[in-house]
Amino acid sequence: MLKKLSDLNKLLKADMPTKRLVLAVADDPHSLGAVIAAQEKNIIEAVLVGDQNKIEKVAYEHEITIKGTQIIHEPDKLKGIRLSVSLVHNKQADILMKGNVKTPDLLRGVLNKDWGLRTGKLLSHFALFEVPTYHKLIAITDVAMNISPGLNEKIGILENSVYYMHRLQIANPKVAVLGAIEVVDEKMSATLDAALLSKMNQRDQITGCIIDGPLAFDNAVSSESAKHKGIKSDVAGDCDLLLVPDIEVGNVLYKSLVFFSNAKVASVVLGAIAPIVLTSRSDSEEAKFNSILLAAVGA
Ligand code: COD
Repeated sequence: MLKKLSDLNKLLKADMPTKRLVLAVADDPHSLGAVIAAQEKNIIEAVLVGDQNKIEKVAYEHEITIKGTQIIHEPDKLKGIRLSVSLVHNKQADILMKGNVKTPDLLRGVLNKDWGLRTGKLLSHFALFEVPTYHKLIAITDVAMNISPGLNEKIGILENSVYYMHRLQIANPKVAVLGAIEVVDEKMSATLDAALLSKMNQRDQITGCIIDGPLAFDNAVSSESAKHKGIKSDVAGDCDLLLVPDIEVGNVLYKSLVFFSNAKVASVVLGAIAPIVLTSRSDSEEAKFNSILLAAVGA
């Protein structure tokens, strides 16, 4: 069982070739620092795309040693995104990482029909947390890509996450589909979707995991709380994955775990031809490093 994000290291196989990671618009100190740290630990081999002068300035100011690392000079940000995404599209790199660019700009590049990273599947964001007060790693999806997913999108989001969790050797993840309450209420559409997803799982329409919902956050993560409410569930209090109703719930939960609970996080976008490291600007260098590790394990 994975208890810490550093346990991901154990899943990196020594006989696997080192993955190539392209950092799109690399003049971001935390991203650059994390990429170079991961390269020094042989987790990835880096390619830095962006304005060479700016990248070298950031590296100098933050004492990051980039000597010997390939830099592809492209001062224009949107062209830098296109170049970076194309490297992955053309199989010259295995992982894409967001640098000093806006998330929607990078995602629009990823979704480009000609040179993007589409596979025909839904793309979704997957965040894996080490929370000091929880007994194992817990994932949350989707906190950063799909804004207000409907039932079909939720199925796609679940399939991406479950597939990736299998790669993390979490064989049959327990999934809690979150609502504000743990009973079905017609006025709360999240509870209707949750009930449908649970039933689809029972009928083998969604496989590889155990789904229960609707569950409120407290009974999803605390068996004591579930017991108080008389909820009988294999998932309640022991879930591996939380499916949130929309990006707002997910994003606030993500940031509250990090800022109020000292949680550590790693995150990637799934469903594309390669994992995409897409952390937010406020994420620490450690979160970016963990995200690179998470991407390297699955790439
Ligand atoms: N998976 C696969 N294809 C998709 C997805 C997806 N998740 N989203 C859109 N597409 C395809 C559509 O089918 C269509 O073909 C094309 O992409 C454009 O779709 P639109 O018009 O919905 O796309 P955009 O460009 O308006 O928006 C796509 C974004 C991913 C940019 C948008 O959903 C977005 O801004 N998401 C939130 C990103 C964000 O700000 N996160 C910050 C949190 S830190």
